[in-house]
Amino acid sequence: VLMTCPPPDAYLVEQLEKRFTLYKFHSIPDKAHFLNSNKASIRAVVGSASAGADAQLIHQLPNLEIVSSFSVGLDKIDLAKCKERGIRVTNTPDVLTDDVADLAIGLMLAVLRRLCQSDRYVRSGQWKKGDFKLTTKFKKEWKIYPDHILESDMGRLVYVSVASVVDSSFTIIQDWGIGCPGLRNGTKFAFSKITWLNLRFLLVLSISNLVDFTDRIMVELSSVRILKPNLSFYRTVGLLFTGKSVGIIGLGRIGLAIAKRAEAFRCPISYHTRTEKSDVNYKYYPSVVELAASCQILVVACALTEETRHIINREVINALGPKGVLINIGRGPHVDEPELVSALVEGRLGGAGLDVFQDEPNVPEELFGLENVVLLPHVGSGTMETRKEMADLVIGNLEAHFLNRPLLTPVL
Ligand code: 8YV
Repeated sequence: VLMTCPPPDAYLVEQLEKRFTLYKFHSIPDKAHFLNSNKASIRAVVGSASAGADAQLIHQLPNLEIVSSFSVGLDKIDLAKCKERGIRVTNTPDVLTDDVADLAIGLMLAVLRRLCQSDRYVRSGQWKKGDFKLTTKFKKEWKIYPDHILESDMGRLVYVSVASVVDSSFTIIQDWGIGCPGLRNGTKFAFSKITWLNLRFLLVLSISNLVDFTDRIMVELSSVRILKPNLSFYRTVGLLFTGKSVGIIGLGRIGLAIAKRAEAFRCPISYHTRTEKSDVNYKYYPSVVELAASCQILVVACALTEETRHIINREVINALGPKGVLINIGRGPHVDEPELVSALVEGRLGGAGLDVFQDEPNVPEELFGLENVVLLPHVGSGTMETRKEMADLVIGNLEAHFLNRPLLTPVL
């Protein structure tokens, strides 16, 4: 058995090793040499959402009989090639549906109710310090470059606030604890990343370890590019989730499970799929743009195929708009990521809850400073219970195949 993905689960590896000769492809340095010497003995591939079996690999394994994936998604497997070669394919449907749907709702709550931001607020000691009212003299130690890049070698940038200005004093009215690992000494910070500016407000930045207000540095208003005002997200005060309209792209097992949960929050549900479903009462939109324009929270819950790649594009994002929230528990490539990043940065989109990214584990660093965004490391199916069930299915399918029994969850 060749495991093509990085080991996704200790129990899976342990159980595979008990039953088969397991090669962990990911940790083999000279893959070409390894394949040359072992290709004839490899009869099964175990993959996941991060790596499966592409045409090139399938071509190199002449005796491959089965691909058993530790995922419901099949986008990393060349199904056409498998079919052509008579290679069986299995995945792990159903067992992870509840987890992924739970997480989608969790992301909605986290973005709207500012859960992660509120947690940072407590951990940073900010809550204890109380609300901010302060009068201080401005220092001007930050350099503003013509292209609106702020640069400092004075330490990690940990705090960004907006202050209302009265004469030479200012009152902090909104704070975003950034705590951003991407911002180290000398990091360039683009102003375009701060989207909440308004002419009546100044941007205040502080450095070093949280909030000694006298350390705050005022940036001259005239130097700051004013972007779209968006003051709807105040510190730990969020937005109501109950009753928000939810649009779902893909109404398969996971999409339906999300809809059921959102219904319990009294959310009106609408959806987009290739063809309208006759067995649901939710409103159907044949166009993704129209679905996005009509809902407050848009969820991506469909499979990744050539047809659904970049299903979230600029037009869809603009239709969702500055008050809309995008939730992606599908796959990174469902979204045109640079478009999403610029929409969030410019305030054309209200917020996002993302479990998946285009090039995992690389996440666009521009998102790290945004407080209306919740970022997760692809943990949709990540509970002990579900991961065990997924592993049991992977192993059960391999055993069934090698014992000439019916597969448990066949795709091909
Ligand atoms: C991953 C997933 O497989 O099921 C899917 O399609 O994306 C996840 O369950 C899991 O995180 C291991 O990569």
